[in-house]
Amino acid sequence: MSEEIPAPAPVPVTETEVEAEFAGLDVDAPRVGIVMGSKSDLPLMEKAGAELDERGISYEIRVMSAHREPDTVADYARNAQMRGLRVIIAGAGLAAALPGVVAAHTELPVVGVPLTSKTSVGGGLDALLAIAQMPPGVPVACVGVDSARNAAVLAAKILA
Ligand code: RP5
Repeated sequence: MSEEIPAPAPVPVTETEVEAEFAGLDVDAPRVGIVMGSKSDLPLMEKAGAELDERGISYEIRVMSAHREPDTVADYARNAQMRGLRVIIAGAGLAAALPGVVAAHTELPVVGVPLTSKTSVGGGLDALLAIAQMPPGVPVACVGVDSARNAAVLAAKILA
């Protein structure tokens, strides 16, 4: 009769080791989400990406409209924190609901960028008011009209 060889005792894993492993996995995950209501917003919004590039902050860029694709926006905002994002920059023109809708679905800080667009009224005042005038309890930090770069600077300060 052969003698049974006992299985080796499991090596205990400390909490610090587990945390280090997660930190390693996280290294390339984007920290900032840049979203905008339309492809037509890209020329203005890519200035936020350029500023984050200069600062070495990882980000992703997505186009999604609060009015045209409400489910996509809700899903994105609900999953953002779990995916490792820490701040969301949201730009939109006209009845610019995107930043507010994102803020409604996440605990992450949202920086709104009011944008001018072909049919803007008041030089972007429409989007400025839509973004800044959020109801109590659902704040959006609002930068100036077309000030995507400032949104990125603010995001960097939030991350610091
Ligand atoms: C907004 O409507 C967008 O953010 C964009 O600024 C504006 C016009 O969109 P397009 O008609 O160019 O797609 O929702």
